[in-house]
Amino acid sequence: LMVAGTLSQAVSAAPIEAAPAEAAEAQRPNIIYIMSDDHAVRAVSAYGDIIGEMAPTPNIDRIAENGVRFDNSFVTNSLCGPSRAAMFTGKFGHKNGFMYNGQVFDGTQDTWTNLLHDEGYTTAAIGKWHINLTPDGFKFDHWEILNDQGEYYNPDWITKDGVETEIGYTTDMITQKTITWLDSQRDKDKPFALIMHHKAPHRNWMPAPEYTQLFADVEFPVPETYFDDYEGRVAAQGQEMNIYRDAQEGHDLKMTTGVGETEWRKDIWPHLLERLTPEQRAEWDAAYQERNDYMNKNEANWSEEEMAIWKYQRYMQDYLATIRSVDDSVGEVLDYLKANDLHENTIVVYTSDQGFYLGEHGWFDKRFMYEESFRTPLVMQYPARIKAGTVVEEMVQNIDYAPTFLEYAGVEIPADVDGVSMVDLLAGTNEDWRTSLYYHFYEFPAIHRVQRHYGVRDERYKLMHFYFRMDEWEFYDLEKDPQEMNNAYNDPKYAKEIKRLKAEILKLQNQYDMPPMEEWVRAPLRRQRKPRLSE
Ligand code: SGN
Ligand code: CA
Repeated sequence: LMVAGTLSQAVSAAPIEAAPAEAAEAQRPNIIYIMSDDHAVRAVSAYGDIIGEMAPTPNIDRIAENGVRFDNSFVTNSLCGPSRAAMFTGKFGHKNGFMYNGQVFDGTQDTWTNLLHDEGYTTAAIGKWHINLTPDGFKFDHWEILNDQGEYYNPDWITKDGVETEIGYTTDMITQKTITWLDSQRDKDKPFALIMHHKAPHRNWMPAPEYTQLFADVEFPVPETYFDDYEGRVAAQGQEMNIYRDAQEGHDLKMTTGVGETEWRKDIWPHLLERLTPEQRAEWDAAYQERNDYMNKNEANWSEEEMAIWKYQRYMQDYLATIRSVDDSVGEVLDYLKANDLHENTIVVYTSDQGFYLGEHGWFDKRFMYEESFRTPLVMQYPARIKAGTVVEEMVQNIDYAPTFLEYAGVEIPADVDGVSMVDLLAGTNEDWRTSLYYHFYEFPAIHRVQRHYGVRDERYKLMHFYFRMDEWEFYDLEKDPQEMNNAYNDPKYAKEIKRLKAEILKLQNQYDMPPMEEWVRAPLRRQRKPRLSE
């Protein structure tokens, strides 16, 4: 009999029949929920895209090989805070109260981690947080979180004891802190649930010292839609998330002021280079010098298009290099589980808070209900219960995680949860899975200027409504137009499908207790005041 990974009882001499309670305890899984920030599906090699092939993620792929890969995994609202709130509660934002960044999550409501804690789990949260200043109200036995978005180098860590700046690379620090908690800080008599949230590969994509030049000589394929003119898509015409127009040349693309210079070009945001120690800074400058000198020498002779493509390459090189550290991190956690007899009975999830654009439509960032940002990577292993090499085609959403973990742990799922447990789906016994998904993005007006919209997606079609100070519908036949370039809303051929999907939206809004749309159409965003660090 094994309890939460301790071998103590496994070696007891005389076999004693386990009492039912103990037997149940023996089967309760540990859970490690690893979520990175802004990791595009195409940048996980298990998904088979050329980008993943060129910048492989062997350790994340191991999770899929040991367990399951979800090929149709989506979010409810493609933004950090709302995604985290949906993950914790299993509910849409209009129910858990968190619809856009800048709100303060009510940690006293039911979350799967609180419910597991009530049932005897030991719990911890390590890494990016971003839904409230501290995990107060949450029942975490241990927490160490990054301040706000977190920084790639020398970040500020917030704990029960206050704020402290630590020298080092954030992704690696998150790994170390996780291993330390697993190995020497947790209560080993209890099953555990651990939230491990990476900052990477979130903007501004600063790789670890050992990886700054990992892809320096690699040219990634430029997406067919990189120079999209957004014809027929009014909301897309107004966005500000274009790599060659909106990415900051300094802050994002690390372009320097001239040949031989090491200062970034106009840097309107936190001067992240200034966080580096002199040693880190010297190493950083050296890693970019030659490439930046080359660009600075040639820039004047390049066409706009050539410059746009250079920017795409710089973006991809840095973005993918930050992912290498995340993949290393996953590898360390998996190795630790293996080496400590925790492999069989631990659920390990790897996902992202949403997808991301890798130059499709010319973009970075997310927010839109288009496929690249609506989808998110999702792989999971649980050797004791999930068959290795499973692939799930059904459409799952981040509200499904909470009920799944609760069911695996034998804890009752609260009745008002919107998501559905995936346990039957994973056992191959579910015959009645959802066939449509509801989505709602609220954060406008705000950075990147993506209009508020809601929509529905089924296995083939997508209907979206941009409603805030505009009334624009978009419809896509994903089979014929997977890149969503042709808004077919006015194509009479699709009138029947559009009518059907409009009814489906109403059905889903009703099913999920969505307040009437009139309430949202003009509602201003109310960013809540966050408690100060000292409070
Ligand atoms: C920051 C980023 C934005 C990003 C938001 C939300 N700018 O504001 O590009 O869209 O976070 O991202 S940054 O240069 O300051 O990083 S989220 O993933 O946290 O929702
Ligand atoms: Ca994010």
